[in-house]
Amino acid sequence: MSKKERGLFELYQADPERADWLVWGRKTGHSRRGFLKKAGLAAMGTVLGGQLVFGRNMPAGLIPAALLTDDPFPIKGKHKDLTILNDRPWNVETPPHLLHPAVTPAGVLFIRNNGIPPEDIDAAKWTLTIDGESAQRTKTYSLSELKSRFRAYTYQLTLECGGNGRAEFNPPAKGNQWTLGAVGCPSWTGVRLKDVLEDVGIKPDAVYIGYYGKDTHLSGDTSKVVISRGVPIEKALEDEALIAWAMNGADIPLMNGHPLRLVFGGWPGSTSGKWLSRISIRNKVHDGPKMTGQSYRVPCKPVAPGTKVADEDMCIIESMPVKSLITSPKTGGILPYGRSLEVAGKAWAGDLEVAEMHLSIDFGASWQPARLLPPKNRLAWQLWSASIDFPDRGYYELWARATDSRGKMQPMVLPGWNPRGYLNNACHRIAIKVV
Ligand SMILES: Nc1nc2c(c(=O)[nH]1)N[C@H]1C(S)=C(S)[C@@H](COP(=O)(O)O)O[C@H]1N2
Ligand SMILES: [Mo]
Repeated sequence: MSKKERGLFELYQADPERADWLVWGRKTGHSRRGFLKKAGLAAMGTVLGGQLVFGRNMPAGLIPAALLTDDPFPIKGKHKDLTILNDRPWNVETPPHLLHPAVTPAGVLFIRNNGIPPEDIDAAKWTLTIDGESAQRTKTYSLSELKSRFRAYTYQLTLECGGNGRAEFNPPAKGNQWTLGAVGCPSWTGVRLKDVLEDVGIKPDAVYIGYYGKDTHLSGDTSKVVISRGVPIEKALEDEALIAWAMNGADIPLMNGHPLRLVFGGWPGSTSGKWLSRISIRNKVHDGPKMTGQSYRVPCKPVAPGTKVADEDMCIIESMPVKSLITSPKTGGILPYGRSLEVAGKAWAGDLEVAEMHLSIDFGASWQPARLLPPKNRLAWQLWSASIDFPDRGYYELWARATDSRGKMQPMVLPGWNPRGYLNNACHRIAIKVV
């Protein structure tokens, strides 16, 4: 069971019989055993989020009611209406209407795990080591040293998975089928990465940093690194690049990297290493797992859908493209004829700012401007709102389109196909009925 690479939750959705077999074990003799094996009990407990109190009585072959719907019990500290894409590793996204608060609450921030989070974390014993060819020395800090020796900063920073929107790609791309909600913008507190790197000493030949975290590989092989990515030294030295220990004034939730993580606003979420234990200052582009090959890369030049692209023709994703969400109303809103609809949402543009926000109710034939607020700080998303009138009773689609400070707009439909399904920044649209 420990070797399987698909979660039980996902398996129950796709193939209940096989999931059932995994939990209950092989048929013994002519009949199945009447109770769960110890490993099965534990696995089932993990999926259900607690011990199975009467597990011994649970009939063999019974699919737990919690797994018959796509609305099982929530993950500790997370909102019950998040959408679970996978439970091993946990991959969970946020329905757009839950992103309505200006600052994303910890309970709704999406989870993108590549491995298994560390267990039994003792924050008092947590350390961060800085090393690498381009570090002037190797230095280890305890978490409390980081807090006491350096000045703390708080920034609201947008975190979006490079694969957000992947579900729309055709031919489909393998990986989590994120729809809209692998994004959020909480407030993060920590020390500036640059302050710590400068305390260690950066050699002039530094070009990149690479992170290492304490999560473990799905295979159970503890010598395997789950993911180790990074950013160019210029991004690492920006004021807003944080080594954070708090989210919205509290400990970061375990699933989001407690007790320490990197946060690089506006860049693919995969650069923001969780359960951070080591940072290497590199004299070349970092080459950890998921930094090379096809991971978090797109074709350097556009390709036709379905094209196989050689590794050397793939480029690392840096700043994320301009994008927006309608967070109110929820899709499926019903409005009495003659009333205006109050619409609101969020927009962000990687390293840039969003300059304009527009809405359309006629499939993009015409656009009306929305009110757009400046970001709380650089690399934070922006709030927008508008009041929309509808000319007649009937079905409408409301489309939202952001334009960045360099004049680039969101495409109305899926942009450039790429093998791994990254960077879908197509317009968000919701259904509205006027009755
Ligand atoms: N150690 C570690 N850091 C990690 C990951 C991971 O699996 N392990 N996933 C990355 C990816 S792909 C994303 S999109 C973000 C997601 O952060 P979140 O789970 O807090 O939303 O964390 C990044 N940092
Ligand atoms: Mo990601």
